[in-house]
Amino acid sequence: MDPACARPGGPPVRAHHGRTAAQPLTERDITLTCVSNEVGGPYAGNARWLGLDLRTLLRQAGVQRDAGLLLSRSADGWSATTPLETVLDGRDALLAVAMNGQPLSPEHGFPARLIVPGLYGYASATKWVTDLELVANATGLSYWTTRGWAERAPIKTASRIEVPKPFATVPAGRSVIAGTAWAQHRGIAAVEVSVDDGPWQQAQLAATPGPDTWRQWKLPWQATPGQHRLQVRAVDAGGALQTSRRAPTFPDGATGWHSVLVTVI
Ligand SMILES: Nc1nc2c(c(=O)[nH]1)N[C@H]1C(S)=C(S)[C@@H](COP(=O)(O)O)O[C@H]1N2
Ligand SMILES: [Mo]
Repeated sequence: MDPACARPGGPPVRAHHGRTAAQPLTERDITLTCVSNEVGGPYAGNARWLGLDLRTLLRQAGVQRDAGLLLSRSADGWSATTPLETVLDGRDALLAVAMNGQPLSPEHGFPARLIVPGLYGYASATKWVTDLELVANATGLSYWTTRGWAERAPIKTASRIEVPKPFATVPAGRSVIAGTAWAQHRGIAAVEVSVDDGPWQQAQLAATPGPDTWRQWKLPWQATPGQHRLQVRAVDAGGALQTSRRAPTFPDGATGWHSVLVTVI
């Protein structure tokens, strides 16, 4: 078992409602990523989240210290621990109530869920939240860390080729290679593409609202007949190159450069 995004069956929806906090809501575009995402995999997605600022909420609740973990429990019996310093460092951590302009759907955590930019979902994105508690350590408390997944879960820099698809047949001539890249809360500074192990070429980057959102990229490509291998890598906004080292998803996220093979005719 691993922290897959899709879970069978519907969750019981039974969160406890206190009074509504007299606090403005924040709306942010934030890309979630599952730690089970393989290189080139589909378990990353971007959405517009509306919610209460979690730091303000915790400060209002009297949380003064920055050390330790925020334990979040949920209506399906699941739990997560999130480093408190991450929640409180000024990033847009939210107790979200809406996604893409709609109340959260049951599937995505109605009535409320946590969103902490920069951390994999298993350590931050608790759906159907029932209660929050401060704890000193995660031992025996967090669903996936109890099963050996890492306690610290920063999202690793990743880039993905989405066009063309693996093993696609591409017409020769003017073409385009495109995809997304993400390094949540650091941001993406550059994306580079190599064709047939040739020189790395700078892809064009789409505008992004900030470092918590993935970046779409594209590179015009003059496709010549034959088989080609396309490879992508990203540089985060701190200047760090995405590592080529292949690592599995366990225990803290996969790494390696994504490549696809295509046939041009
Ligand atoms: N209550 C609850 N919250 C959860 C989970 C879960 O199983 N139960 N899975 C987590 C994991 S591993 C991920 S990657 C994200 C996925 O969020 P999504 O279903 O909205 O895509 O939710 C997180 N929150
Ligand atoms: Mo996940």
